[in-house]
Amino acid sequence: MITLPNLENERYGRQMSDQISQPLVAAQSAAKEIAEITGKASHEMSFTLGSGWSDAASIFGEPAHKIEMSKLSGFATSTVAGHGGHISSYTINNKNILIFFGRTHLYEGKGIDAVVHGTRTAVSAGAKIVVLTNACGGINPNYSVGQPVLIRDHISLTGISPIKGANFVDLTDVYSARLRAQLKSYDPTLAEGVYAHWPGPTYETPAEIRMIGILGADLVGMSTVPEAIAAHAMGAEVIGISLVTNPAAGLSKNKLSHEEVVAAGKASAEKVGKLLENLLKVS
Ligand code: 8IG
Repeated sequence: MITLPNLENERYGRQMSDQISQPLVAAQSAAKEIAEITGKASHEMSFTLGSGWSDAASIFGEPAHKIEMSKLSGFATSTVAGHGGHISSYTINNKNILIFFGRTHLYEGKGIDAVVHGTRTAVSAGAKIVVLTNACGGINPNYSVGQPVLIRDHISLTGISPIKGANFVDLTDVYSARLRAQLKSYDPTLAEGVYAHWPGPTYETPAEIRMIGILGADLVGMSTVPEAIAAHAMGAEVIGISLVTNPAAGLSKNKLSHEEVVAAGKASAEKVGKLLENLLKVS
């Protein structure tokens, strides 16, 4: 576990190198700024909404506070159409919740620390449960477009970890089995699958999709994995959910386009909204 805020914790020994501590300090700064802006000392849960998930956020109602990410310490500005780049704070059923609209992807070239800064900020702000959502390509032939799938496990194809130093984090249960069971008790039809993190920004070739399928992945996308690792390493419980917005390359006659992905997301807003409602019930 990465323990905050004591930077002289035993895990790292007495001196945590600047390279390791700087991103954690930046996340703490951003978390403190969120607490000041919202007047809430702690937010217990966070949601990161990927493409196709943002519209459904209307089920949360009006946020108490809306914060531009660019105003907070350490946040890069997002460059992808359909990624908003703000954080909203809500109090729902006495629970303080942060919703991140937009995230930084590895393919933006801002580095791995930038990719996980939002997640580290969320956990520093008090999030014990971190919900990470995304839109992705479906490899498993049982999935259909518009279907949300719980991430059971992942395969990192990027070779890049957000964890630095001799910090050997166990990844046996990154995607909390406890919380997956709760979600499936609310909706037994929810499928589970293995998510492969592809670096992007190009989609895969059909041959690469055949390879990734053979490796054991059901889903493929360009996000979530570094954030899940960072949250897990800080001791939060993680829920990952993918919305299948296209059959992966070579599995349908159509070519892949970002516009199609955004459209598929909009079309499944109701199903996704139900799922977000169920997510509010987990504890
Ligand atoms: I949406 O087919 C979406 N994101 N790597 N492959 C990868 N990322 C994706 C895909 C896909 N669809």
